[in-house]
Amino acid sequence: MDTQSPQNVQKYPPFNEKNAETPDIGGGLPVIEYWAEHTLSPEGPKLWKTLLHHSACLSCSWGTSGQKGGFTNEEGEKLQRCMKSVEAISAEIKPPINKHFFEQISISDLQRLTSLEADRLGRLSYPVILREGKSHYERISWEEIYNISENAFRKTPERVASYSSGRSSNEAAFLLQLMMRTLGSNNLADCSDLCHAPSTTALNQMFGTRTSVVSLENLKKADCVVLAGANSSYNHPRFMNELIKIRDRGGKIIVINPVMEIGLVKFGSPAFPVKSLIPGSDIASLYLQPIPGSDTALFVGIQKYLSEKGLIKQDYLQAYTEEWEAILEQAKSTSWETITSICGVSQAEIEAAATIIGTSPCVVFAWAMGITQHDNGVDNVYSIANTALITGNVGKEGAGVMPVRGHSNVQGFGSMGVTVKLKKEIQEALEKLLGRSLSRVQGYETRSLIEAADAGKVDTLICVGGNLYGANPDSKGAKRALGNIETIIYLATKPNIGHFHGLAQKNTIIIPVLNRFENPHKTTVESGNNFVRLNDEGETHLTDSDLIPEVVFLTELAHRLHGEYPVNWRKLQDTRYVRQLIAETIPGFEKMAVIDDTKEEFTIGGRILTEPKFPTPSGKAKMFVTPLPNLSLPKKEEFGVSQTQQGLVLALMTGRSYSQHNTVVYKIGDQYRGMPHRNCILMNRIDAESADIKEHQNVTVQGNAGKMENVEVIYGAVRQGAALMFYPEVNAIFHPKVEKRSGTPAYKRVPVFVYG
Ligand SMILES: Nc1nc2c(c(=O)[nH]1)N[C@H]1C(S)=C(S)[C@@H](COP(=O)(O)OP(=O)(O)OC[C@H]3O[C@@H](n4cnc5c(=O)[nH]c(N)nc54)[C@H](O)[C@@H]3O)O[C@H]1N2
Ligand SMILES: Nc1nc2c(c(=O)[nH]1)N[C@H]1C(S)=C(S)[C@@H](COP(=O)(O)OP(=O)(O)OC[C@H]3O[C@@H](n4cnc5c(=O)[nH]c(N)nc54)[C@H](O)[C@@H]3O)O[C@H]1N2
Ligand SMILES: [Mo]
Repeated sequence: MDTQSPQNVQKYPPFNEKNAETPDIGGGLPVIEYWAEHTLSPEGPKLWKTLLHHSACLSCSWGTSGQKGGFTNEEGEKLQRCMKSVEAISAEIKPPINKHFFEQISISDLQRLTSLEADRLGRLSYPVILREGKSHYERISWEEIYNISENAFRKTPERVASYSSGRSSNEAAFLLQLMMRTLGSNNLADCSDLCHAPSTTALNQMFGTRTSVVSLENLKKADCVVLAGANSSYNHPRFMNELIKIRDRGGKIIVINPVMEIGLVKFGSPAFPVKSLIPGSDIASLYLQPIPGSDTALFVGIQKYLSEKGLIKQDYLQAYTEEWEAILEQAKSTSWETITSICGVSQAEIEAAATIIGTSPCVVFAWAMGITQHDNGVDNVYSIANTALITGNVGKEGAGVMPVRGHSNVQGFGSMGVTVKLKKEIQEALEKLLGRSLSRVQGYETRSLIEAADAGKVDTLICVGGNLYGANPDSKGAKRALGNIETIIYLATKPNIGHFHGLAQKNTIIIPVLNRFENPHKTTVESGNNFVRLNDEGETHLTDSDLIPEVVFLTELAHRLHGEYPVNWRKLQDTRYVRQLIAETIPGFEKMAVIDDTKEEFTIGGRILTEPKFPTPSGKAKMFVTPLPNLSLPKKEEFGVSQTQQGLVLALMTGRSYSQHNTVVYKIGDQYRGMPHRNCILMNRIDAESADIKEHQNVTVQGNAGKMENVEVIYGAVRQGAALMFYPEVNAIFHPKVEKRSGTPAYKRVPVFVYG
């Protein structure tokens, strides 16, 4: 790190203290070892075949191009596959689950499986049903599936719902929402409700667009990236290559994260085998470690210093923005004392960050779950975007606001209209197609879906991918809610804990589907950089099985429900026609109409902003004042423990380990944080010692909905007052606050009481 490193300015105790087990760099040789181990193993040939198939990477939204071959990004650069891609493919090319498996293993035995064990069962390869009162899933015919499904969807539209996860295609997403809206239901819950919904909400209000305004091409022109609340070294490794290049050309990276993630300090990237892989490349120029949930205060502090030093772009604000005076007034009138006491970062550190931002010609502001998963997630995003605007960093090349998205096609689901906040243009286009208006009843997003189910207001649910049970907080509550739904239909490639715990009252059906590189037709997906990628037809290794393409199931069900209204659903099994419908109804997707012929992957029209003209009603960007959060934690008595119980209350961040994809665990340890298994809590040494808790001691972690016992304490690089544990396991112990404007749970600030 350079001279502005926290060692020089951080006046608080050492939050960057590593434990002895952690390596000195993120990425590095273990990545290559993992590659070698898998590509040279018996599954190697299958793995290579998939890696070279023309389809986008399964893992994150930063994935590769489909058409330029599996290793190339949208800018044509090579060596762009990370080991997360291998991890994801390797899980999908597993052999099928044994044909008699479900006859032999009862549901209560299945419920004892961990996430890792459930995934290792293999690929789902024939449809099964768990009937009311039965102890085993059993095989079911397609005719019975359609009969049950059709009856289940012929209910009051408000009582049927869908949930989806962002790994399926745009085509499946479009058909899902068309089927649901034709029924008259707006209940289109999606994993993005648990994820970047606060970003979508805030960006839409401020800029009139809901996604990143930065293209990969533009990112390559940035001089500085502010990376807040994103552990990209684990979750978007290819983004790390861009950060390395920015440092190489003399640019700066400011990391804002309560945990000093080793991969954000130094990262060894296989894309640069000589200069980076083994020695590691410097990532953070400056690393700030705020209190979880306090980012708004930190950004107001940055705005205050920029304003004090005359580093704001007054002309730009006047010409292109609204409400900027109120933002500057808030920064001015908020005292340094207030700011630093809320965020726990010193004034000197905030000034160092502001100086870098204010003096860099082009700054990109990027963020992920550390920003959105709070009860003030929308304010957090406002505060970042306000900072970008006062420095004139939106609407020009090399700069902008960039939510780093989650699933590889989660953004595509939003674009296709799988959302409870449908864009007016899409609404109008769909109403034209249907020849009538869409229902005006507000649909359920994911948390309100669970609440509605809990209140007995949902009869039927279709889940296109994902793990609704495992992804939700308060596991017991989620299970109870799903248990009130009469029929649940899961479309999935792999079994997960949701299929065993998220059981319906009458019928739970699991339908095995083909994935992106196996479908007999082409599909498309959208990256977090607004780039539409084309996946070629493929084939599956699951011969002698009974799988179905998602598109085929959805169109057949829709045909049985709607006949030929408003489209010939069965004809849409040829996905070329779905793409034509998408081109006609979804703004910015006009090129979809010809993509089958041109094979030209494209950037969606109207998304990338390189001029300060915004698609808002006034044409200006609108700024919002950001109230500072009240971060008080409950007292120990409120956790129901005895007065005399020694221990401490902490703000627990829940998130991903190194080797997991959301609710699916691939490997139990997290070597980069020195956490050897999943039942660990990462704590600050000074905190632990204050409560007389020793390193490696087993403790109890008590939340407001349950507790986890025998949790091993790992001392690590986390700031005081905060701790970190892994989901989905930790979802058992808390019922979180929810961000009211977006429905997103506050997964990153869970009050817990930790005691020995
Ligand atoms: N390999 C892999 N890739 C993935 C995924 C995966 O599970 N595995 N998941 C995909 C999905 S759906 C998503 S949404 C993304 C998730 O990508 P991330 O957002 O990187 O994932 P998290 O593990 O939730 O990590 C959030 C980071 O925020 C920090 N943080 C927590 N609280 C705060 C806070 O209050 N302020 C700040 N500034 N930081 C905070 C945490 O320390 C952590 O480093 O990754 C996607 N890519
Ligand atoms: N405590 C806590 N909870 C969280 C989070 C957190 O940080 N902390 N993060 C939240 C976030 S950001 C998200 S996005 C959610 C994730 O929530 P989900 O998206 O609901 O969950 P996943 O674990 O990604 O779903 C994995 C399953 O998807 C299925 N699948 C994979 N590929 C396909 C496919 O091509 N088609 C179909 N039909 N199915 C497929 C497989 O069956 C696999 O088991 O979790 C949320 N929950
Ligand atoms: Mo996500």
